[in-house]
Amino acid sequence: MVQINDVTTYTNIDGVGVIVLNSPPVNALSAAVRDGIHGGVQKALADADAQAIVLRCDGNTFIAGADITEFGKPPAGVGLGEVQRVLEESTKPVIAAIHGTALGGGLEVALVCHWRIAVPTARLGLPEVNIGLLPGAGGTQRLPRVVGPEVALEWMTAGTQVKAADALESGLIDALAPEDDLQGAAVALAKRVVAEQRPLRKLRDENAKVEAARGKPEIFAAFRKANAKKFRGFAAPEKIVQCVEAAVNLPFDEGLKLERKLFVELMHGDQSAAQRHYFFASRQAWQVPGLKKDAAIVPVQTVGVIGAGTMGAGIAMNFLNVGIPVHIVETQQAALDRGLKTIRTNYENTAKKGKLKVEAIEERMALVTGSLDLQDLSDCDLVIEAVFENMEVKKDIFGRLDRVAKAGAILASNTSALDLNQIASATSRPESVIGLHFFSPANVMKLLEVVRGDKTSDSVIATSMQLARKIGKVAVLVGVCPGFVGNRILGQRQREANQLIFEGAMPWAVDRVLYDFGFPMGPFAMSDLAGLDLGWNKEKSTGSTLREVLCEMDRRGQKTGAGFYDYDEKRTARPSTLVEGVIKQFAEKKGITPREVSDDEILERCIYPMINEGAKILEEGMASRASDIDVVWINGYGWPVYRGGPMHYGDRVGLPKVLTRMREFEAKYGPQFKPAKLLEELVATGRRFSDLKPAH
Ligand code: 3H9
Repeated sequence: MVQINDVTTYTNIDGVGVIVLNSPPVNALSAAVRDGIHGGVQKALADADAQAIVLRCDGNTFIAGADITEFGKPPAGVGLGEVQRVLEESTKPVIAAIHGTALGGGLEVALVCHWRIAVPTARLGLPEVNIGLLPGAGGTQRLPRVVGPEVALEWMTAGTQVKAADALESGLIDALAPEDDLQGAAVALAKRVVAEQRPLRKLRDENAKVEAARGKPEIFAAFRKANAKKFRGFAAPEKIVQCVEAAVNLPFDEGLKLERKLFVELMHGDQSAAQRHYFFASRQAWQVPGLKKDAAIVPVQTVGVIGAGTMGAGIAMNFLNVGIPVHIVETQQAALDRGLKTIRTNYENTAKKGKLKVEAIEERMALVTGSLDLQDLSDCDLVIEAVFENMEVKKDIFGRLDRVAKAGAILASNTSALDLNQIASATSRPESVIGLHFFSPANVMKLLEVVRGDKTSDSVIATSMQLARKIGKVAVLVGVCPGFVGNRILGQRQREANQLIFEGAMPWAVDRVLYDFGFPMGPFAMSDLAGLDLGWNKEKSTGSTLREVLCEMDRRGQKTGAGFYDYDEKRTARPSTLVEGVIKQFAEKKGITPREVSDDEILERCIYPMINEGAKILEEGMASRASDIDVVWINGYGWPVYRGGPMHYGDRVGLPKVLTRMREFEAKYGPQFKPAKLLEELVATGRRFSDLKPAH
C-alpha cells in the first residue's frame, strides 16, 4: 500500500490499482480528496502492473459531494475539472465502487469513470438543488445521457436519491456488488472489462437519449408547467431545466459551458447562501451547547398521551409510526373513541394515497390502547399531556400524573404558550418535566420545539432530542417564554398585519406581499383557512374587534364561504368589498386616516419586528443560536428556505438597515418597535447574528 496523501492510499490488488479515499465524515471533495484522486490516478497510470483502476472510499460513504465548507473560499489544490479529466481520459479502465451515498460532485466523479458498481444499500443522486445550486461538474450534461432527459429533470430538480436497484435499472450503475465485498466485486469487474477488451465507456459521447428528445420543446414546457407551483420562488430548478435543454440541443462541451455559467450565478446568489446556511443550521440545531456529554438517555419503550383530541391523536401517531406502543387517556369514552377513530382514518387516508401498506394500518393500530384512568400510565417511560391550554387544568393533571408515573419517567407538556415552570411546579420532580411543542397536524409537521424548564435535567433534554430524531422531527431546544420561539415571533408579524389593514393596506395586499416573499400564504388567507371563529364565542361576542364583527356576520372563513375574502364553490378567494367597508369603518372609529401603504413598508413592518424579536430571544438565552430560530421558522411557519430564516435574512439585508428602520418605526408608531439591545450592540460592533457564539 502506498500513501498518496493524508486521505488517499493506492494498492495494487491482482493487477488492478485500487485508490481508496478516507476523509471523514463524508469523503467530501475537499482539496485533499481532489489531490488524492489525481495523484492516485497518476500512480495507477504509471504502475505497469496495473491494467485497470478502482476508485473506492473508506468510512460510511462514497464521496457525498463537493465540500460545501470550501464554497466562497479561495481555490486550493487540483481543480475538480482536472480530476474529472484524468479519470475520464485515463487509458486504463476506471471503475467507481460505491457504498453509502454518491451525491452531487461525488456522483459526478463516478459519472466520469468508465463503469460504476454499487452495493444494494447505496444511494445515488444529484441533490444540489437542496442547497440552491445545480450539479456543476457535468452532472446536468451526463445524467440525461444515461437516464434520459425526462428522468434527469425529475431527479435533479427534486434532489432525488435513488436506490442502487433503481440505479441499475436506469443504467446509472452497471452492476451490483455484494454488500460485504464491494472491493472484490469491483476488482473482478475491472479484470473482466480488461479481459473482454471492452472499449472505455465515456458518457459524454453517448448521445442517443438526448438526441431522441431533440426538437421536442414540449417536454420542457410540460415539465415547467407541471412543476410551476413547486418551483415557485426558487432559482435553481429553472436553471437545471435550462441545462438539460442544453444537453438535448447543444454539443456536450457547449452544454458544459452553460452549466458552468449558471452554476456560478447560483453559487454567488442569495438563495444558495441561504440554503447552505440552512443545511448547516438544521444539523447544528441537534447539538445542545453545554449539555453534559454523559447525560443518561432514558430508554423510551412505551408512551402515554393525555388527551385524544386532534393534537393528542397526531402526537400518538408519531410513536406508533416507529413501533413504540402508545396508551391514550381521556376523561370521556366518546372523546377517546373519536381520537382512536381519527388515528385510524388518518392511516386509511395515507394508505389510499399509496403511501402506506394496508397491512401497516392494523400493525400500527395494534400498538395503541386507550382508557379513562390516569393510573394506566404508570408504566410509561414518557407521558405527553395534550389537553387544552389552561394552566389550572394542566397543573391539576401534572399533580395527579406525578403520583402515578413511575420514577424516572419523562413528563411532557404540549403547551404552545404557557409557563412550563409553573406546570412543573405542580409535581415533586420538575427535573423530569419538559415541553414537547408539536405543531398541527402533529403527525405531519416536522418541527418540534423542545422546551427546557428551569429545572429540566440534561438527561431528559438529551433523551427528548434523541427521541425527536427517531420520530423524524426537526427538533430545536428553546427556553420558557410566552409563545416560546415560533409563536412569539409570529405574534410580531400578526400584530403588524392587523394594524396595517387599518392604515390602508387591505388584507389581500398584505397577503400578496408575504406570498411574494415566499410564504405559502399570507396571514389573512391563513386565518380564513383555519377559521376566524377559533376561540370565538357567539354569546360573549361584543363586536369590538374586526374578527368578532366578521364572525357575527357569519364570515367565519373558508368553511362558511366568506371571511376576510369571498370564496366561490371551488374555494377560490376574491377580495371582498364588504370587508373593505368594515375595515374602513373600524379605521374611522380608531381615528386613523387610511393612506397608500407601499409594498416595501408592508414587508418591512411585518418582517423587521420578527428579526428584532429574534434578537430579544437570543439576548434572553431562549434560543441557543440565531440559526436555531431560522430552523424553527423554516420548518414550522413556512418561511421560504431560500431566504434562510428571519435571522439569516436580517444578516443578509444588513442589520444596520434593520435597526434604522426599527428606529424610524418606533418614532412614528410607538414602543412596539423598540430595537432589541442585542441588535444595537451588533450594529455598533459591526457584527452579524452569524458571528454570535452559541449560548449555554
Ligand atoms: C456539489 O456537489 C456541487 C457540485 O455539483 C459541483 C461542484 C463544482 N460538504 O448530514 P449528516 C457534513 S454540492 C461538507 O449529519 P448523515 C455535515 O455538515 C454538494 N460537509 O450525516 C455533518 O457535519 P457535522 C452536494 C458535509 O449520515 C457531517 O458531514 N452534496 C457535506 O445524516 C455528517 O452529515 C450534497 O448536497 C458536504 N458536502 O447524512 C450532500 N455533507 O458532523 C449533502 C455532509 O460537523 N450531504 N457534511 O455536523 C448529505 O445529504 C448528508 O450529509 C449525507 C449523510 C446523506 C451525505
